[in-house]
Amino acid sequence: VDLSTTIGGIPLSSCIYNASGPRTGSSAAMSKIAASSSGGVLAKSATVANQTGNDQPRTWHDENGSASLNSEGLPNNGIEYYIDPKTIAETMGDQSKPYMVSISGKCLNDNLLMLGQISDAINQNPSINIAAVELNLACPNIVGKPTIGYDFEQMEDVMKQVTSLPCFKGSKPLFRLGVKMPPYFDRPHFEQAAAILNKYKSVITYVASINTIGNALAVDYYAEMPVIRAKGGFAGLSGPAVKYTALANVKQMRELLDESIDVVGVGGVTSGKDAFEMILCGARAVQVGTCHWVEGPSCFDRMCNELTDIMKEKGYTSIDDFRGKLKEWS
Ligand code: RRO
Repeated sequence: VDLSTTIGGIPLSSCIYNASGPRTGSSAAMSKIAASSSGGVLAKSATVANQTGNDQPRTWHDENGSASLNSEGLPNNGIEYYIDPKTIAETMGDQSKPYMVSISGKCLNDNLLMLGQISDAINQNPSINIAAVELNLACPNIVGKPTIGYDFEQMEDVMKQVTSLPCFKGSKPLFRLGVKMPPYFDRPHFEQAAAILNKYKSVITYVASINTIGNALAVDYYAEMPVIRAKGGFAGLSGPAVKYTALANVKQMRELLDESIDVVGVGGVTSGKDAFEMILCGARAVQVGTCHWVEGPSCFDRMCNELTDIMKEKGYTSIDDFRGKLKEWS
């Protein structure tokens, strides 16, 4: 049984890898992902400058493991850290799997600036190996900032300007561009989002759906207060509770995006079975966020073993045997 895949042409030895966010802020944390069965290593979303994030408490897990909330507010070491050869070497050790970064600028100019910095760094030192940059259009936790992926005018402007950068001109780009999307819930919104992404299909190589479901609220029954401090307690919902929304987003995106854009499924995946379902719905790879947060990097070994067992049981030898092959009712 072969769990390998490609996303945007990047080979992954396993189709299961980590989502940006939990346990991805430092090389010490990321090195544990690199040493596991994860197909790649994706860093925490970066901003231009390092920042500490929102006030505590800013994370919460419900008592039965079915949902988590976060309002981290983009704590990160700044883009320079994530593209520093020292960080990459500490992260990857002797592992040859792909290293990827995520950017989540506070404004369009910050995203353009960071993409320029990444390009300059690689141009000056071609031994820097950054397989992809995932542009996060879906962070729900920045005070006073809407989710870019929900503002189609702003999203179009971002995609237009980002894809016009010199680093994407020429036959061989320095790195692949992926886009991280928020969840959608209504067919016209899926259509509008996909239409914008399709317009820039010559540069966008993959779409990762979904980020957390924004502005959820958990209440502390005893304290009679929100469990999270920032933004009145409104925070990003993740974990098993979002799996069905994520599956629907993967299926819809796979139907609506040009076939040249790969879909990466993310949201509530905790088992090989969940990964299998994502792939059936059209995902070429599956990211794991909350389960990795809760369980630690051994989750990648466990889920790869579970997916292997499922494929053996069903007689599949590669993920191409079932990818996108969800059957329809007659
Ligand atoms: O750091 C965060 O608060 C955060 C980000 Br950037 C994101 O994209 N999604 C999320 O749930 N939290």
